Amino acid sequence: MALLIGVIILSICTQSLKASDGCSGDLARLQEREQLLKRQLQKQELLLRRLLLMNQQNDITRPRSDQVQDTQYTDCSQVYGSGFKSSALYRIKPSGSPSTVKVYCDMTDGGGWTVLQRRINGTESFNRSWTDYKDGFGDLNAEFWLGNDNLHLLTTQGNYSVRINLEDFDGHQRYAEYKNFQVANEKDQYRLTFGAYVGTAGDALTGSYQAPDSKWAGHQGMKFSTYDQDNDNYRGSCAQEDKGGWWFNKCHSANLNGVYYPNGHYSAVTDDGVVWYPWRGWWYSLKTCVMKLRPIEHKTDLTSDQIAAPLRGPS
Ligand SMILES: *[C@@H]1O[C@H](CO)[C@@H](O)[C@H](O)[C@H]1NC(C)=O
Ligand SMILES: *[C@@H]1O[C@H](CO)[C@@H](O)[C@H](O)[C@H]1NC(C)=O
Ligand SMILES: *[C@@H]1O[C@H](CO)[C@@H](O)[C@H](O)[C@H]1NC(C)=O
Ligand SMILES: [Ca+2]
Repeated sequence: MALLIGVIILSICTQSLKASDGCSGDLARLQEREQLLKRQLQKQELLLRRLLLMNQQNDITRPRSDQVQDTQYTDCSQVYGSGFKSSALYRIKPSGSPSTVKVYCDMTDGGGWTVLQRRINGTESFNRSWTDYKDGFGDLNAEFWLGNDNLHLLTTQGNYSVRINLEDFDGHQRYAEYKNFQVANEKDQYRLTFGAYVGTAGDALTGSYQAPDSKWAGHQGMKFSTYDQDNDNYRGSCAQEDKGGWWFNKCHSANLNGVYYPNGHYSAVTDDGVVWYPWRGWWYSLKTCVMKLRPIEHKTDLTSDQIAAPLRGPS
């Protein structure tokens, strides 16, 4: 549009040039301006083409991932491995699962992560029954729990790592990763076991940041508890007091299924927030939290990341 106006002014000026020489300075400036506008237009066309391309990629991922797929993937790492590199909903079928399961695949952090839990704004209540935690609840695009049966099927079909991404209300981010993360079956009350820790958030799950604490604060080998099924090591019910289902001990040094407090710092009768003790302590409830699973042998496709990167980068 700006270019068009420039061209019109230019041609008017060129015509009047025949009558007046005073116009030649204006003409030079207008020609310069025309070049500038042309370059801007080219840039915008390039940007538009990139945006269209990104849009197409999204359109391709969504319908395919939601429809019944020809190939059955046992997790998001296989989805990633077969070329789907966009974070979105996909259908998978863990070995031993009676039916397909809709999951959110997180293709960041190297890709291939099956998301098992997410908290972002407190919309979903995590004060839920044993059956709710067994089957899963919430909105896969927002806040949810994937379900303990699914967790069991996923983590026993191979050797899985869990990655936990945390963010506080000041925008700081930390993570914790545990190798060999495994959830037992319902008969064993979805008992939790996990291996070596790496990360920046602190090793809350073993509770080993303070040796004497691990006896009551650690989560290694703990069974799952909900308000209607108390399997913890506490005289009372941790799940009732902390208002969420979790692998409570007596009671915890991490409870990512606690009460969502919208301001971080909180005071309450007990430490019932969304807590990761070694990072922000018991009296700070985190802003966002994502828990996700990936097989230890997952291969990140570096070439495709490199190709995709310029599309996302500033131009
Ligand atoms: C948690 O849910 C149970 C069952 O619905 C209810 O009895 C209890 O009051 C709830 N707790 C809170 C803090 O909402
Ligand atoms: C929470 O986030 C989800 C997903 O972005 C959104 O649909 C929902 O409206 C949000 N709720 C609040 C209370 O902000
Ligand atoms: C899983 O991998 C870890 C090391 O990465 C290893 O110590 C462990 O034995 C493996 N577990 C199984 C069940 O293969
Ligand atoms: Ca108890």
